[in-house]
Amino acid sequence: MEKDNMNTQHCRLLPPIANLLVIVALLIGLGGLPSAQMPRAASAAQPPSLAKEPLPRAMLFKSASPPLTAQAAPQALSGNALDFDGVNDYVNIPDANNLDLVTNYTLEAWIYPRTLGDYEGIISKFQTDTTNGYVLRVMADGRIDFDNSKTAVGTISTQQWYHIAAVNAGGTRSLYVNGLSVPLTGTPITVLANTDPLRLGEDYADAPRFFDGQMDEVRVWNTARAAAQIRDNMYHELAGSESGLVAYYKLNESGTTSTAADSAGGDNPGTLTNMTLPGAWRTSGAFGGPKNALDFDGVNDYAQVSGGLPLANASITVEAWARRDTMDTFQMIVSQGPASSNHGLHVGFRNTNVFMCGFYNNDLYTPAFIDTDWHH
Ligand SMILES: [Ca+2]
Ligand SMILES: [Ca+2]
Ligand SMILES: [Ca+2]
Ligand SMILES: [Ca+2]
Repeated sequence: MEKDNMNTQHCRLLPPIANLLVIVALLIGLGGLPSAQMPRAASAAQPPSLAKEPLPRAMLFKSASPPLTAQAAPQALSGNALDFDGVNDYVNIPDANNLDLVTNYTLEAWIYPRTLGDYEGIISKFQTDTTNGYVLRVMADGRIDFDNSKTAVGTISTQQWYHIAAVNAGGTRSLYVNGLSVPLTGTPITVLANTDPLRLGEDYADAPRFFDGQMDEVRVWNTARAAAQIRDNMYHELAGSESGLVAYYKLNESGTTSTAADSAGGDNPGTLTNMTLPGAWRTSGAFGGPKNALDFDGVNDYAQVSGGLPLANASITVEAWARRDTMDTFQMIVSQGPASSNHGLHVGFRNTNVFMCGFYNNDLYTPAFIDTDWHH
């Protein structure tokens, strides 16, 4: 590796990132460095990575909240969503043989509860007494009900987007919130094929409980989806032709359209019922919820990019979200090259809790960060 030489260097710690606990995103871009904000510190023979000048405080930002909390901000990727008024709104999908699932199935939806009430239906094929169709519901205390098994109190709350996936694998129920498994307790019902319609936003028409909030990306599968499949597909729309996908509602309609198209074959369209149009179609905030991150144990975990990057005489930007589990130790987010002067790129925290960036024996650092918060 040639001598790494940069005209300017800046270390900036921006708002909302153990052993470095998690790195959310890492991007190294070549050639995009903005105008100089900080002159490069003079090189001198001294202990490795000893910085010469702290950055001015004004360049530092830190946010009150981590980046992984669910957001309601509109996300163009998920298009529109459907708003249910909690009074009498629902989407009616007529009974069909391909919807009569009893042994292996997966129900998925992004939901944004405005308020929570007992047994309010997200997806339900249990609309009349004793018909025992599959059902996915919310509870007033934040539990999620899947075929009458329930998660812990406070699993969800209001005013946030959540991805919910409910899996029946031959009688064994699993439930995932934002891609992570959460335990269910209670004996599930024995699910039967029936003649009830499938409904979004309503459970049990005989004494209806209506969902109050928004819904998007509703998927019904005739297979038990694996956790990895759920996680791999929760943040983007599907083609509709995926194996096992029997009904799929992107809910991207708008205006006065009163039909929710079925993007899996088109044979299970839904009819918007008691819904006020065009207001019920809203820009969606789905896909804006928590994303996965990598957890490093601080002992010997790392991820390696083969080949490395050509950094010599290049302008570079290194970007990441990260959070430490513990302070007072050296924790590198990104590094490349040998431990010799002006080689060895390193970006991360020192044992003095300052954030540093630069090349070996020639780096910059910030004031100390006495926290274990997320930083960008
Ligand atoms: Ca959508
Ligand atoms: Ca049927
Ligand atoms: Ca279909
Ligand atoms: Ca209504």
